[in-house]
Amino acid sequence: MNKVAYLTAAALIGLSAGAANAAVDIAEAPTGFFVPTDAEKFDSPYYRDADEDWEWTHGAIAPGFATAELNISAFDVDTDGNGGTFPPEVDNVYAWDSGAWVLLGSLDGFGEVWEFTTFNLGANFFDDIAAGLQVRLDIDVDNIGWSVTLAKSTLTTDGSDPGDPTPGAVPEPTTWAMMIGGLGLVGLQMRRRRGKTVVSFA
Ligand SMILES: [Ca+2]
Ligand SMILES: [Ca+2]
Ligand SMILES: [Ca+2]
Ligand SMILES: [Ca+2]
Repeated sequence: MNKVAYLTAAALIGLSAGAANAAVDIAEAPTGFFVPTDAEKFDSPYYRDADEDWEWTHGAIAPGFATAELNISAFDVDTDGNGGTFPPEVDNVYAWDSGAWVLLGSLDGFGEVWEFTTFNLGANFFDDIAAGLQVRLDIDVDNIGWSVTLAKSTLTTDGSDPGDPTPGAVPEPTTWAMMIGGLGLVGLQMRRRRGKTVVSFA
């Protein structure tokens, strides 16, 4: 490893050590009914009605974080009731808290846009996050004919960037940096192993 690569790896190790509790867990296609691409946003089963409520579970995030947020990317949340013509669309989001569903709030996006709705998760959810947070969506609570599509559910801790709300979006630059950093560390470990092998044959 040359000096620049070594310093980069060292910097990434320092960076990850400093942000040890910052994590991101993304639930998205092909999990459940998250739409895989923008082109399918009005297709079944992704464009879902009042009687098509569903639930999903996030991957576990190890304890040690101080704050947590749930970011849900939805399309066609008609909170304006299509310009006031109809009562507004209400899609309620719940999270599992040690034995009971707790209402976090409603999706707050508009009509024809992909947008995150962000919910702050209090300390009462931290044990549930460590076990893998369960989330529930009640689509069109008043059952008046609204439908909605979800792209992803992104659970973040300690202020991590939830990234792009668009379905099938490529990873953010920060994610690439972490992936490249991870590959660099693997390379470093492989070099170390090779070095040990040479020593054992000497
Ligand atoms: Ca419903
Ligand atoms: Ca709890
Ligand atoms: Ca609409
Ligand atoms: Ca809608």
